[in-house]
Amino acid sequence: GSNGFPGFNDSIMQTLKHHIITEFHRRFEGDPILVQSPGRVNLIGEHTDYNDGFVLPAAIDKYIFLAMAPSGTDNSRFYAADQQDYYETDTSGKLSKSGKGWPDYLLGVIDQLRRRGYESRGINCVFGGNVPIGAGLSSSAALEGGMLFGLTRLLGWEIPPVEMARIAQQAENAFVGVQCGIMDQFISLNGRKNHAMKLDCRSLEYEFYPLNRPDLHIVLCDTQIRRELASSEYNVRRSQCEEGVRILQKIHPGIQSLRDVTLPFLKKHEALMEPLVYKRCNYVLEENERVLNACKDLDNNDIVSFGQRMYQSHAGLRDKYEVSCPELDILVDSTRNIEGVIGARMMGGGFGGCTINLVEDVHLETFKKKITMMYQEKTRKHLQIYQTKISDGTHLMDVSEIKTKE
Ligand code: GAF
Repeated sequence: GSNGFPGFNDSIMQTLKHHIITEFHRRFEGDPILVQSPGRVNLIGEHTDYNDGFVLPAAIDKYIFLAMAPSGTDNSRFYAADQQDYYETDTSGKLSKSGKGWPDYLLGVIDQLRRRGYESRGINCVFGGNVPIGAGLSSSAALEGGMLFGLTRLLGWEIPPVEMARIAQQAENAFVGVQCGIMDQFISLNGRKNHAMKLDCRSLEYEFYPLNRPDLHIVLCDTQIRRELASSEYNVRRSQCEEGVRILQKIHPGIQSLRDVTLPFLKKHEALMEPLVYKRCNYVLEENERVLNACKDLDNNDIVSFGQRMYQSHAGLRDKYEVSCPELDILVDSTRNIEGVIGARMMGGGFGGCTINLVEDVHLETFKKKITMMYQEKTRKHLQIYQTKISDGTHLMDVSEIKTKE
C-alpha cells in the first residue's frame, strides 16, 4: 500500500468508490457504470510534448472515480463529491462555459465529441477521488479522460486510443482554455500498470518500458506551492519555442517544429535569435535527447545513469527553461545529501507542484524523514509526500463488487 502498510491503499480505494456510488444513488435514478481514471507522473521529458518531442510518463495509483448513467433528458447533471458542488445544464445543443471551473472539464469533452458528430442526450455523473488538485499530477486530464471514456462506454462509441487522447486534450485547449500539450491526457487514458510510456508526441506512437523494481520507489514531494503565473508563463514558453521555429524556418522552410532541429543546427544559427529564445530551444532539444538516452538506460537496466539524467533535466528546467522555483530547487538540492536517492527533478509545468524522486527501498523511510525536515528548515513550509505505484490507464470498474445498499 502507498503508506507502507499492505492493503492500506486498497481499502482507501474501496471507500472512495463506495462513496461515489452511494452519492450517485442518493441523487439519481438507475445503475451507473463506474470509471476509474488515474493521475500521472512524468519521469523525464518536460515541456517537450508541445514541441513535437518525447516524454516518458506513467499513470499512477491516484484516481478520479466517475459514476455515470444516461439522464433520460436533454439535461446533464454533475455532482463534484469532493467540492460538494452541483451543476446542471442542457447539453443537447451548443455548449457554453459554466463560469465556475470544474464543470468545464466535463462540458469540454461533450463539446469536442459533438463537434466530431458524437451526439447524445444528457448524462448524470458523480465524481471524486484522491488526485491532489493543482499539484501537477494532472487531475484535470484524469477528469476529462474519465468523462470521455465513460461516455464511449455508455453510448457504444468506439474511438481509437490516440483519438481519445486528442479529444481530451482539445477539450482542455478549446473549452477550458489551457494550451497544454497531449502528454497528460494521453498517459491518463492509455497508461499500463508497472510500465512507463515512451511517447513520441509528433507521431503519437508509443512504447512501454517495464518499470517495476521492488527495490525502487517513485516518491513525489509536494511543495504545496500553487502559483497563478504558471499558466501565463507556460504560454510564454510555448511562444518562445514557436519564435525559434519561425526564425529557423527562414533558413530551412521544411522545419515545422523543434523536432526538426538538431543541436548543431541550432548552435550554428544562435546569432539570429534573442538569447532567451535560444536558451529555451536549446533546453528542449537537450531534453529530447535525454528522454531517448533515458530509455536506453532502462533497456540496459542502468538506473543510476537514468537518475543522473533526471538531475540534468532539473538543471535545464531551472537554468535554461526557467520554470523552476526556489522551493523546487531546495527539494532537488536536498536529495544530494540524502542516501538512497537515484534521481530527482521538478515535474510538470513548474513554478510549484511536485518533484519526482526515485528512491531505494532500504532508504525510503529515512528519505521521507530527512527531506521533510530539510524542507521545513529551509522554507518554513510543510512538505506533503505521496508514494505512488504505476497503474493502468482509464478503465471501467466492476460495480457489482461494491456494496452500496446498506
Ligand atoms: C503540463 C501540460 F499539461 C503538459 O502538456 C506538459 O506540457 C507539461 O506541463 C510540461 O511537460 O502538465
